[in-house]
Amino acid sequence: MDYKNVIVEINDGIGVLKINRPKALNALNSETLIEIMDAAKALESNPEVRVVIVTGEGDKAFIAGADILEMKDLTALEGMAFSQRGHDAFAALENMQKPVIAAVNGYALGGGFEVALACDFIYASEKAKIGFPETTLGIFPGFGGTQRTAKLAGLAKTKELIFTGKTIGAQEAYDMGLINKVVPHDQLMSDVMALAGKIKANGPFSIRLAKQLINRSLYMSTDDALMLEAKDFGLCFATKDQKEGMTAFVEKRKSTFKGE
Ligand code: DAK
Repeated sequence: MDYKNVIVEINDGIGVLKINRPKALNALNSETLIEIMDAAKALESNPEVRVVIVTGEGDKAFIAGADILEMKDLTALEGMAFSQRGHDAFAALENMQKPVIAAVNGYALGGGFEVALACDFIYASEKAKIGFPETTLGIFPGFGGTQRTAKLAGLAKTKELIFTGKTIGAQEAYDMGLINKVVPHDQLMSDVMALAGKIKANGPFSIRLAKQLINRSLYMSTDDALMLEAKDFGLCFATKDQKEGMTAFVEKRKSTFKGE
């Protein structure tokens, strides 16, 4: 697929998916949602790619939300189609078995912040501005925002953010537990690339299992999750990565993992 609204770059095992509509502050129209879904699936199935970074083109926005101009006059049926495209794109991102890091480089509002929340975790520029303006438009966050925010920040903080529609800065979002790290604006991509490089050096299969387990455990009892943990832990010993990792330790050398 030729992309108009996203840019995909793959460099040394790290895939960067950049939303590329800077004139509209990277707002998510239907075309962009379809391209995100296609690009996420392509990155997932590319064995060369071990870590994915999602970010926004330009200096001002990660994603300023769903495209209000497109949504404004939708009929109910068109609204359903738009919603389906959103769900497809979000599912493709969230279900990636590889680690996905959001590098939030500016405005991450509404559906834009929901994209970041669908990633495994968020690094943000000190200039980032985060919020859910949906209630100012007569809707509420419908791409997982109510659920994922509450899991990270708790019910009360989430309700305040959504009920007010206010925009908060990166530091406040960090203090609420929504993002992992705030970094100087000019350093954002280099810091996230370095972080991705560090993750990339570790056993891909073990990271994939850990990611699945952590995500699934949200919907399981602790007993069931611990049982699955024991099984998946055992599964690691069926991989060449485990043999390589432990042999490398004993031989006092760096391990070279192949994800096998
Ligand atoms: N949609 C469309 N265009 C947008 C946009 C958006 N969300 N955000 C910005 N733009 C466009 C502006 O219209 C403007 O275009 P031109 O006028 O130049 O053609 C250009 O980007 C630059 O924006 P501004 O001139 O407004 O720039 P400022 O620096 O003055 O302000 C701002 C930046 C981010 C504060 C402001 O642009 C703003 O408030 N933007 C809207 C933010 C917002 O309300 N976002 C939430 C959208 S609602 C669903 C699930 C979820 C959703 C929808 C459906 N289903 C399950 C069906 C999600 C909904 C949302 O995300």
